[in-house]
Amino acid sequence: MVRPEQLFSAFLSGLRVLTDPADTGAVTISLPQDVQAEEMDVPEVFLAERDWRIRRPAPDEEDIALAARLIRAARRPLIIAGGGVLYSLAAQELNLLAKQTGIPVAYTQAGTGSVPWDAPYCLGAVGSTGTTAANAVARGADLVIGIGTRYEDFTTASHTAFQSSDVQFVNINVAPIDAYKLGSSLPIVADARKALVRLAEHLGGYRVGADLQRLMAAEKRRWNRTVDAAFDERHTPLPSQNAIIGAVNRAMEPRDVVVCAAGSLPGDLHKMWRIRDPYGYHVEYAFSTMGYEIPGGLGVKRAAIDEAQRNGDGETPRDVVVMVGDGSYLMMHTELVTAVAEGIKLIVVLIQNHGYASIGALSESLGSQRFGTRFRSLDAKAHTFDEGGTLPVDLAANAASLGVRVIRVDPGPNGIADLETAVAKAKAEPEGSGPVLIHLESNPLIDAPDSESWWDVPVAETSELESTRAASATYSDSKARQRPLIG
Ligand SMILES: Cc1ncc(C[n+]2csc(CCOP(=O)(O)OP(=O)(O)O)c2C)c(N)n1
Ligand SMILES: [Mg+2]
Repeated sequence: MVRPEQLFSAFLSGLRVLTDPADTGAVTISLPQDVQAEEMDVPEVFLAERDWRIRRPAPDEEDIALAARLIRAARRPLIIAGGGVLYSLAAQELNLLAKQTGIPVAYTQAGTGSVPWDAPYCLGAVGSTGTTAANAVARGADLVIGIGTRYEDFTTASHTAFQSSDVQFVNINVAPIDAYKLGSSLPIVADARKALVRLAEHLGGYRVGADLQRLMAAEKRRWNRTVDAAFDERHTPLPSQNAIIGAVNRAMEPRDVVVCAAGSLPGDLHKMWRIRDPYGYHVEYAFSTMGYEIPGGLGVKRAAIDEAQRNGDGETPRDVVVMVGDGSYLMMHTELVTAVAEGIKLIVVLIQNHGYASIGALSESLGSQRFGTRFRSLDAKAHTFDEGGTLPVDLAANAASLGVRVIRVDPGPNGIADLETAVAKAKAEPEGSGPVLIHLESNPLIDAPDSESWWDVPVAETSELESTRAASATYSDSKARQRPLIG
C-alpha cells in the first residue's frame, strides 16, 4: 500500500482471507515508513467491533444421498481424514460416524488427532509415512472418502497407495480444487462437519462387512505390535529415535501438544505417535520447514494459554513439547530467548544425532551412501566431511547460554527411563517459569518401522556406483505401480 486510506479496504480484505475456510492463509500488510508516520482520521464505523462468521457451506442433499449409496454398495470403504476435519471442528462428528458404521479411518499429517489411536476404527497414518495397517486397507479400498484432505504426495504414496482397479473417490472439501482431486467421481464442496452430520443420518443402520472388520482388526494388531517393539528398543549407548518417541509419548498427558516440522521426526511421529486428543499434534509438514519447531511451539503455547483462560476455572494450559533435531535446532533456535524473556513454559526435546539422519537414510535407500549428511570435521586431503571426527558441538551448553534451563540425559542403559523422568520434571515446572530443554544423543542409523509404502524420489539413470544403478532399477519397478490419474 502507498496511502494510509488504503488501510480500510486492505484490513477488511485481510480479515476476509483470514476467516475464509478455503482461501485462508497468512496476510501481510505493508506500509512504507513515510506513510506510517502520517496522521489520519479514522471513521468510527471502521473501528467498531464486528463479527466475522466462518462460512460453513452445506452439502448438496443429492450428493450426500449418492455418497451414502456408494458407501452402502462398497466392499472396502476407507475414510481419509485430513486437516480440514480439525479446522472445521468436526472430530466429534467423524468419530460418531466411524463408530456407527465401522468404516475405517486413516489420517494425513494435518489430520492427525481427528481420531484417537486406540479406537477400533482408527488405522493411523496413511501413505509414505503411514502405518502398515492403513496402507494395507488403502491398497485394497474400493471407495475412498477423503474428508478435508489435499491428497498431497505423501498421502497417496506418490500415486501408489490405492491399487484396486475399481477404486472410486468421494471427496468432501470446502475447497473445490481439492474436492475434485484424483478424478473424484463425487466431489462434494462443503463444510466437513455439516457433511459428516448429514452422511451419518443417511447411513442409519449401515455397518461395514465382517471381512473388512476382520482385516482391520488383524492389521491394527500387527502394527501395534510393531510399534510396541520399536518403543521397547533399548540400544546402547545411544538410543533409537523410536524409543525416544515412545518415552516422550508416555510422559505426556493426553491433552499435551507435540510440535515438530522437519527431519526424520515428522515421518516417525506420523507413524508412531499415539494420539489421544484432536489438538495434541501440531506438525508443520506442508513445507516441513527446518527451524519452525521452536517459534512454532511458542505460537502453540500462546494459543494453549489463551484456551485455558477462555475456559476459565483456573484451568492450567496444555503443556507443549517441541521435538527437534540438531540440524533444525541449528537453523533457528534463537526464539528460545523470547520464551525466556516472556517466561513461556515451553518444553524442548533436542535430539542430537550429529547430522541429517533423514536425508542420510533417504540417500542410502537411493544408493548414495549418506553422502554429506554427517556433521564431521573436514578431511582436507580427501576433501570430504564424511570421514572426519564428530564435531565438538555442545547444543545443551548453547541452550544454557541463552538462559534456558537444561536437562542433559546421559547415554547408557538408563537413557530412556531418564528421558521419561526428565519430561515429567519439565512438566512439573510452573507456568510462567520459562523454557526447559532436554538434550540427548541418538543413533541416526536405526530407522522407524517400515510403512510398506513408497515415495517418488528420482534416482540418477546413469551412475558409476553399483548401488545407484541398483536403486535406479528398483525405482523403475516402483514407478510402474503409479496410477497417475487416481490414487
Ligand atoms: C529450511 C529447510 N531446509 C532444508 C530442508 C531439507 N531437509 C529436510 S530434513 C533435513 C535435515 C534435518 O536434520 P535434523 O534436524 O538434524 O533432523 P534428522 O534428519 O537428523 O532427524 C533437511 C536438510 C528443509 N526441510 N527445510
Ligand atoms: Mg540430526
